[in-house]
Amino acid sequence: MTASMDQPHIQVEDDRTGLSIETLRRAMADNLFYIQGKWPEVATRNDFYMALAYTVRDRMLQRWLNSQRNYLRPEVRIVAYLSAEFLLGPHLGNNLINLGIEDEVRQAVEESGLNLQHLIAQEEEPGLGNGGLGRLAACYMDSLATLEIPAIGYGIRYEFGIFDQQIRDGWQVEVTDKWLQHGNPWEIARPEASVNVGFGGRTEGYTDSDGRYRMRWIPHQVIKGIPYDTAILGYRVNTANTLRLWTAEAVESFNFQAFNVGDYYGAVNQKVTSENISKVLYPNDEQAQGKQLRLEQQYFFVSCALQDMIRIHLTAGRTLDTFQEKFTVQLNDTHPSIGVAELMRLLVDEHNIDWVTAWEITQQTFAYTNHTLLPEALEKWPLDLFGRLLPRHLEIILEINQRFLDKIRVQYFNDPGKLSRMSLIDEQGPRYVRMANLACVGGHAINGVAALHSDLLKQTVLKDFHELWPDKIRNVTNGVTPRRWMVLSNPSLALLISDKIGTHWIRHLEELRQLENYLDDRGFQDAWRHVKQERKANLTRLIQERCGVTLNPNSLFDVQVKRLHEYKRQHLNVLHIITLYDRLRQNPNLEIAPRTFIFGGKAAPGYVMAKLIIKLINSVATVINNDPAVQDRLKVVFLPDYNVTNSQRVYPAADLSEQISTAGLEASGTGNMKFSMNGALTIGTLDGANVEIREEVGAENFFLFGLTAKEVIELKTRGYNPWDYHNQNPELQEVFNLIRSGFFSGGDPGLFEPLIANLLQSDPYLLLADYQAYIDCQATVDQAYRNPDHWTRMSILNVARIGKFSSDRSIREYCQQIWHTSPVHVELKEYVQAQA
Ligand code: CJB
Repeated sequence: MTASMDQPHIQVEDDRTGLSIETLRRAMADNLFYIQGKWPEVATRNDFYMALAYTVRDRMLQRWLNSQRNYLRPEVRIVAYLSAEFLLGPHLGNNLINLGIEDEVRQAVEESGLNLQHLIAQEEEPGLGNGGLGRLAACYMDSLATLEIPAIGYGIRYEFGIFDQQIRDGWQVEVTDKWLQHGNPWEIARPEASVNVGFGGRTEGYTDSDGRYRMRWIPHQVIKGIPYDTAILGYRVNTANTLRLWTAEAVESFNFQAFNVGDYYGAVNQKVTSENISKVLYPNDEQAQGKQLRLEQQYFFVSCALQDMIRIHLTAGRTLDTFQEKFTVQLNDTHPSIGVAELMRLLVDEHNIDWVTAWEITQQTFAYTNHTLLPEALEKWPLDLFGRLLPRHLEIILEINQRFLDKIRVQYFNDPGKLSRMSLIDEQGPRYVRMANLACVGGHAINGVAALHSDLLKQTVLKDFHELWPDKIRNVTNGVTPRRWMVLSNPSLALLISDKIGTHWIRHLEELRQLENYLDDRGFQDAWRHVKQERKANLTRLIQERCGVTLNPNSLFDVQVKRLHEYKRQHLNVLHIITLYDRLRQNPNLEIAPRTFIFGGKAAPGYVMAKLIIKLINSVATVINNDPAVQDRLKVVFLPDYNVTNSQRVYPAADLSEQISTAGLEASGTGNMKFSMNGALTIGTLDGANVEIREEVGAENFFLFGLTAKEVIELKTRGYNPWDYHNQNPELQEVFNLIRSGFFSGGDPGLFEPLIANLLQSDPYLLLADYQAYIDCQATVDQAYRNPDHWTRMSILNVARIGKFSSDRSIREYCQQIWHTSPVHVELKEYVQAQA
């Protein structure tokens, strides 16, 4: 850089924002020296990564601070996305793409003698989520920023995110995820914006200075919430929204009273227990965790968030009666639904607003997204636990409930069943607070995450609410961001597409339709296949490295990656693998397209059956991969530690996407969209968003099998007996016999017995009922794959018609139907000018 001495402002600005290769290179060298405190000769790869990350972050700050400034403009409306999980994935590569400086940075890095891919791979991903729900929140943050919608994501800065999964002897072993141990260059702590959060204690009545009788809460313990901010930059726009994650700390590091009497341990102990709140993410997916600490986490971050919003609102010069105009708050599942009671408490108790006004504000502020119909995921808290931890909130909930039931009692006076189902309190046995009912009553909109799911919500779990408020339940089908899931993960595909249709599709995914013009273009088809081969070779390398298994990149890559759950039916996939293997054993000359079955996904640590399924996959893999009779025709691998980073190498390499849940149980699925975007074909049931994906890509480009949601209910109502299916299917019997004989378990017939017994005795997810249809459908997949031209056409069509599933479309729908927000363009007010 050649800044002259008489231009001091530009000197400062250029070092931090300049985009020339020379400036970038020098900025990295400066950061290595001044932030990491290292000479290049002794710097580790992590030091170089950090130096680069700070270089990139500097280049985001103009946009970020100017976006934050907008939050404080009184007329600007903000979406607050409250989520216990944000499964972001690594930032560096994504930020380079959204900033549009990838090429310059690559060169600057190379000129420094380094490799950009290696530095990107160095980043420890923030795994602050379990699966789909947390990843959806991350995609939505990307789209909000890209669409220039002012938004803040609020959540918890877990010190330990989702555990790292190792596979030992075929079993899952959990290892703590120490994602912060090498430092996090993307976040900025904002201790000056800390807030206090109370727990426990009691409530008391008092008369205020106006002579009004009121209630107040005297908590037993107060904990400090400290916000850490991360910029979420939109794609090629000036908007960089804030993800604000809260860490819990003791208000005083030492309890001085205890310290003074010599109880050093007791003094420090309070600090330790306070900090437990943000210590670790609960690793259970779709399983309500009845633990007090979980409720503490939920209340902690929600209270921090609402206090923060009120502060922003008041700083913007507005009064609380217009809070609902400034903020629209989305509850990502019921995890943050305690917010309804907390906002009431803040407005009524702390800000002296009358109940009726406060209730109107609250209802107009919140909206609730439901993500599952599984009964075990519906959160409810024992009343006594709730009352001990949040006594004032319990009072408020009881008051909300009384007013609500008083109203509907008039309408349903002769239907006590209805009242008891809609009550915020479950009083059938021991009493519980029902968080879904609180979220439904306390907000102005409820939505499901795919058309089928929203319909089922109306017919089942939320039937009574739907009858009461026929317009309140909407559908917003999920979507995923094409920036991470195409441009970043599959650069060669993105390049091929852009070569044909330009780059507009990256922000307007429906434009992929233009690819249909090239369907019959031989050159394009070849290039398409070439990209897939290259991505398969890339995944082959990862699997060689992590599993020591050599794959045949010409085989059909048949992939199922997602959390392990019986309803997702990874074990149905295994039944197919064993069927195929058995056929090959019986008939070594059988002609099949060579296949590689790839699995990945974590099981909740306490979910015994899910862990046994992982063991089964690995056991089957060991036998098949070591059987010379099927070499090169069948391979099975379980890729350990499936996470966002690994998944970016998996989706682009897949030929076949397994979306085989029992119909009616997968709310939407989002992996299904990522696969399709990367040219994989789907084998799936009519479940969740599969239904809509099939509608879009065309039934002839989708492998459909299995019972429908309606048929599942009918079969269960009639009385389902898995034996009926077992007894009439010799091939299925053979599969069960092989497993039971100990063939896959070193001769131990007992190992998988719990799984087999479960399938034969109850089979709650109807594997046996769908088995034959699945096997037959897989045979048509096999046939189709053996016609590469036809397969390629189907693959191109899947991508060309996937536009609907961009999270940009989902966010537009939320904005129109639920949030009533519109874009706000961020003007870049320069740093130097801002100083003046
Ligand atoms: N989901 O990941 C979770 N965790 C839950 O506790 C409940 C639901 C998933 O949410 C995704 C995003 O909406 C859905 O696509 C998926 O079907 C659902 O299982």
